[in-house]
Amino acid sequence: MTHQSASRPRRRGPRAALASAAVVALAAGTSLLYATSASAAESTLGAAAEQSGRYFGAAVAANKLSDSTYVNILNREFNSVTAENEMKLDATEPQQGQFNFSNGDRIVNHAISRGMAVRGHTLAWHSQQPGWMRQMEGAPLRQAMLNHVTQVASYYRGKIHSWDVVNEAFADGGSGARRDSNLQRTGNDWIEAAFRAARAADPGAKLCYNDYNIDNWSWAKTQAAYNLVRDFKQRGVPIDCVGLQSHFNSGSPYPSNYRTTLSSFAALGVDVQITELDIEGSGSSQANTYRNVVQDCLAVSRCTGITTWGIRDCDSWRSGGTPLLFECNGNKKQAYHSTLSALNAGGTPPPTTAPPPTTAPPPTTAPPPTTAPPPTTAPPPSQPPGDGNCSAAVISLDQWSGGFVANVRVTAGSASTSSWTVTMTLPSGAAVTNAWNSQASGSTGTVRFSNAPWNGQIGAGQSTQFGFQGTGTGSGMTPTCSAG
Ligand code: 9MR
Repeated sequence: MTHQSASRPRRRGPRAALASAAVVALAAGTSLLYATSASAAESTLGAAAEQSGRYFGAAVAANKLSDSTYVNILNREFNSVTAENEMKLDATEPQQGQFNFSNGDRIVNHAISRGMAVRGHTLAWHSQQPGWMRQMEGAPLRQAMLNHVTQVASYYRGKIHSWDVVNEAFADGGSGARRDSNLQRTGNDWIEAAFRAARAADPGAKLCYNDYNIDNWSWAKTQAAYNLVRDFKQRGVPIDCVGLQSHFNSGSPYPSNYRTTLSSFAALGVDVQITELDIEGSGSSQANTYRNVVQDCLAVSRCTGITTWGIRDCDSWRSGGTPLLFECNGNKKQAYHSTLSALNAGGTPPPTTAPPPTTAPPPTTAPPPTTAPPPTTAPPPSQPPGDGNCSAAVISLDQWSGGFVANVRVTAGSASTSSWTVTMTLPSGAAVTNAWNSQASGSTGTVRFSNAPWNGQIGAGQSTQFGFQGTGTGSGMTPTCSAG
């Protein structure tokens, strides 16, 4: 699949350049290269997230863009926006065939003119349908839905970083079944039909499936969404990302296996995005949960961004639960500070559950060149691809009963690489089931992971990452790397 990074909105300034680089990397399906040197703490959420190539966004309501407290926080802290209601079906096609993008445009224009990315929400959903659509069924509804997807995605083509193509298609509870709706009744393939239409209309946007209560890995609804994505990837249905809404409260609490959920979806070869985060509560308990969510995202290389569902508590759809990062007067809450510090700490995925390396870890900063060139006023020419040496280390290992996900960092030595191969011997009984950002040969015993077409070239001292999922136990693997 191709993505057209050239059609991205232009961004300005260093902050904008980094966000743009992240977007391009995301669009290309590559793993992000992480900054390897410690950097000064950033003072806003967006800038802190950008340090590891991620975005930090908020759901925005067009009718609040005249509220100066609201807009000041938005412009200062966030580098991505989602229209809270303005791009939904009832807003954009109030009469069949008559489209209205005025409020969506207010948000998009506000964002793009300030270098922010835009998430599109949402093209096909059982809820917030316009009256004419609510009454439709069968083939006419299928046709109307596909036309809606095509028209809206085409209108915003080139401006949307990621689209929630289909929202909330699975039922709550333990059935793992599709949610009954007029769209579902048009046939089980309505979801893939929507994704194909969206890809055709905007080939440059990431296409996401978005849902709530798919955060807990052991819940049936999570497994149902996982199976949908796995099926789509196997059959070549276009899908690039999964949105975990992550509305947490006492009835749907932050689960301790959240990181496993994120890495398991990512292991299917899609990005994961936390799309509607809010956490009811207050004080240190709320702050700790926000910290956990951020740390979990930062630990998964394909968790590419976080969006809170609103800005201040009083902007929230659940305002009584005070679930956001700012008070109504604009003051920062304790949860803001824990979120910011977690983002600032997260330039490199933390090796929280990785076994201790049996060989020395790779250097985290580029070694000084042995023959340092004298400083010149002109920048040195960019280094051509070479065949330098490399090292590899397992940087995270999520293990559960019967399976695991491992992420491996590959670091070039004092010269750049043009290709690389990492060799790992799996423990007895373990088997690789799939890999991303690399090509695996073999599945048991000694397995070779070769670079993907887009990440063989690593600059001197720089890193890239790949990952794989396996059955059995993944502990004690010691990777070796050869370049060229
Ligand atoms: O926050 C949105 C609220 O203003 C609307 O009244 C509501 C109507 O359905 O939708 C809210 O946003 C929802 C989002 O679109 C999808 N996931 C759940 C969100 C909270 O209900």
